[in-house]
Amino acid sequence: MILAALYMGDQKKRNISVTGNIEFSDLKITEPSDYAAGVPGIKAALEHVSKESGLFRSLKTLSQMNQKDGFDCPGCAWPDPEKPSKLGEYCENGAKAIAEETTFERVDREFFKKFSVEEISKWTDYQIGKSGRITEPFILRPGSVHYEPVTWSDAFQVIAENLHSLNSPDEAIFYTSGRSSNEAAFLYGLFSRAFGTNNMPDCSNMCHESSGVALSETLGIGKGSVVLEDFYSAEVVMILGQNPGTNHPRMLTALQKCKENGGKIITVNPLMESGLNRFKNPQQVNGILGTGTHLTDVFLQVKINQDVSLLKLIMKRLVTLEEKGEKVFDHEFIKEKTNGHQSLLDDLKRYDEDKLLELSGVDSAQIDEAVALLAKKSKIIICWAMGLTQHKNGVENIKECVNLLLLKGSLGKEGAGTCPVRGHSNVQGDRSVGIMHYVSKSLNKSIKEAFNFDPPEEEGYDTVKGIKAMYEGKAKVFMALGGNLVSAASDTEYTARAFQNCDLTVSVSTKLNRTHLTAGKTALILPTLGRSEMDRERFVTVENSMGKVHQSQGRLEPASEHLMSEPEIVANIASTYFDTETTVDWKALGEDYNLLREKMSEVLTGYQNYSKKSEGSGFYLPNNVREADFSKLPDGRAQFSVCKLPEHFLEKDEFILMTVRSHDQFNTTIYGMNDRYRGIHGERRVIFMNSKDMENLRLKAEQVVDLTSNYSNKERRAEKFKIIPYNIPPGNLCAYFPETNVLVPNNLYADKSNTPVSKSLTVKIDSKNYI
Ligand SMILES: Nc1nc2c(c(=O)[nH]1)N[C@H]1C(S)=C(S)[C@@H](COP(=O)(O)OP(=O)(O)OC[C@H]3O[C@@H](n4cnc5c(=O)[nH]c(N)nc54)[C@H](O)[C@@H]3O)O[C@H]1N2
Ligand SMILES: Nc1nc2c(c(=O)[nH]1)N[C@H]1C(S)=C(S)[C@@H](COP(=O)(O)OP(=O)(O)OC[C@H]3O[C@@H](n4cnc5c(=O)[nH]c(N)nc54)[C@H](O)[C@@H]3O)O[C@H]1N2
Ligand SMILES: [Mo]
Repeated sequence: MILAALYMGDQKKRNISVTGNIEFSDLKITEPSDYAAGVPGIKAALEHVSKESGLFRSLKTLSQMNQKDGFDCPGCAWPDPEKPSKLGEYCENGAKAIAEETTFERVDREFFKKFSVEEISKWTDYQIGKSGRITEPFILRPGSVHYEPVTWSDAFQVIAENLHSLNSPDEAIFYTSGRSSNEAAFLYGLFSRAFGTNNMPDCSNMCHESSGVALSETLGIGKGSVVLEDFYSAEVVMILGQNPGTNHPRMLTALQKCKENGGKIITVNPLMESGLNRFKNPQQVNGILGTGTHLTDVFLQVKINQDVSLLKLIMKRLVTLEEKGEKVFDHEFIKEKTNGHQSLLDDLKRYDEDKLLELSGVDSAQIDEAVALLAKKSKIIICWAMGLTQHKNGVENIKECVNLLLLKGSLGKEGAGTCPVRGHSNVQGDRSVGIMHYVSKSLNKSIKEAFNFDPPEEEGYDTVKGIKAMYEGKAKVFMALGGNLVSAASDTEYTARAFQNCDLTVSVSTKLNRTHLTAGKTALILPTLGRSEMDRERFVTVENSMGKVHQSQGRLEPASEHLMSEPEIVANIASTYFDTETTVDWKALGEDYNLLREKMSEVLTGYQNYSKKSEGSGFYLPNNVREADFSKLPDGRAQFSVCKLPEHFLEKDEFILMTVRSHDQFNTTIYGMNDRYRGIHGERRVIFMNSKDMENLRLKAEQVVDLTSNYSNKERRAEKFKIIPYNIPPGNLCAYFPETNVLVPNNLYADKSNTPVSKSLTVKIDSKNYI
């Protein structure tokens, strides 16, 4: 009945732009900054919040962020200190995230009456994001180009009827982005399993999946091992492929403490990112008036994707010192706790030092400085992020880091360990509570015991496989708990077509984004509460990057009275779909989060007494590496790995491109047009390039070019970028995503983890269209 009424309209194809119109705005270039935060950071934060949501309201909101009785920052997953600062425990980019969420702008009935999806699709991602918060559920009917209001109950009916019409549960896909709470994610995973599929791709497939795979295989847990306090006693912190000044600004405070306590920092990056150079802590007088804290002691300017070459060289030099009689390695730890040490040493012998040096592109004397630090110290933390994970050999990049830590015995002790710095604020929690495409036998067993149904036992789709299935018509219903998969995934045109092939696409969302435009035949947007907003008297929980689970409770009036919380949305979908044919009381679980947490603690390990324990600063989940317990691994030992060198066969005119975040974006959400630290203002379509390479190609600063990639004989093109001379290794280029995702083929992803290769793309520069 309802379906018939809702499916009116012809099946005409919508004319949707998958990238938006490309226009240059007003580019200004300045010298890159040599420090992060300080007064400009405070100024930028205040500008963003006062423009979007009023200064007074925003400051009040910010004062509750990351406090024990407040809400968790919707930005990154960096942990809060035990004693949050009274001045406020947030950073410039956390303030921007809040400004985005608390904006006064609204996407309402009038908005969608005025603008068709065809028109909106021509806007840039920046313009789409700035249109505001979604106020009520909307439906896009087949053949229609205008979203129209729909009641919540009709929306749930549309989903239920589409799910019932599938030939197999595996024709549905349930995506999660890492902003969902533990409660919402658990219920969503439970629904997917009760429905009958493990098709639960999530944003970590594109993010730290390589870390999860590498760490599980070598250390027995897919998460990092350090806690925040370890930074305060670490002797050496090595930071590879991460830009904390922009993406995890509160990490700089931890690095500052490390330095104050005598620790040293080694940075491995193709770029000298400002935040890794010097930090002017905006909460300290010295940070406002003084020169701040110098962070990096040794900067190794590695070529893109040559970290394995560099790490092998570092280990070879450490072996040489050891052979000369210095005590470099922790032999007791190696003997007691590890497997495969000799294979690693044998493998290292195969490589020629000069060759490794040349490949890495790093200065030999600087490598010696790093080696000298590492040789003498054992409290070593290795941090990394997307600069290691998003390569063909992403998993081996991380295994090579683990090798170094194992040699040094830098695991299972204070001030030492692994630190994959997570992205989304609750991406780690979502995984812990059951969002994953693979099968966990023990989880299935406990779900069966607690809920009395049999969860499916076949592995489901990750993001790469899910998009392929939609493209090929094998999956017909796509649902997303947050996120913007069309813009975030590779091969934008291919991905957009995959979505448009679906019968139904559903987005549980706070704000409008491109995925809502490149929609399936029918599409639903289900508006939900943001982190900062009041969910009646209820609180949710999240897990930070270091495995600590704690509560989060918003206090702001919601953006609209028609918003529904994520757990309730999921519960309603489930109860409408199952009606009476279910062993789970969905409605009760979506309503009463304490009850939900009680059930979660029955199913999940480490969550006993969950509601109570998550109050205040929360509790740590069990972590075997912290205890130096490797009993789950072969022979009960941590595993050394033999890693190959990455291979890049470049033609003379080809470059390696890394796609990164600017200072004014959160993934596909564009806060502004500046990348202040790198000296870019007013424009995003830029390519950072070594000036020698520019000379060779006779390119001038700000000259307009296209980027092309050619994989499997298919040329892909990203149009109109301005060249920026920059301190980047020769042969390497850097540009922002999502604009460059059109260049990444859908079938280019890391071995084992399937993480798209978005940090080492082979590309050419084509200037002929603009001469
Ligand atoms: N404000 C803000 N905060 C965020 C995000 C955001 O978009 N904005 N995103 C969140 C998410 S989901 C994530 S995953 C994290 C991402 O955090 P990051 O991983 O810091 O983000 P990227 O901008 O991708 O930066 C990658 C860094 O790796 C370096 N790099 C690239 N290739 C290589 C390489 O081959 N070797 C080495 N050694 N370095 C390399 C780049 O120069 C850059 O400094 O941040 C989270 N926090
Ligand atoms: N080329 C290239 N591509 C990349 C990367 C890269 O470095 N290079 N990085 C990858 C990485 S690390 C990641 S994690 C992915 C990110 O992929 P996603 O997580 O899918 O993308 P986001 O841009 O974080 O999602 C933003 C959308 O989430 C919704 N949202 C925001 N807050 C909330 C909330 O509280 N609840 C709900 N329900 N929705 C909300 C809003 O609608 C917003 O538009 O992108 C990946 N793509
Ligand atoms: Mo991420």
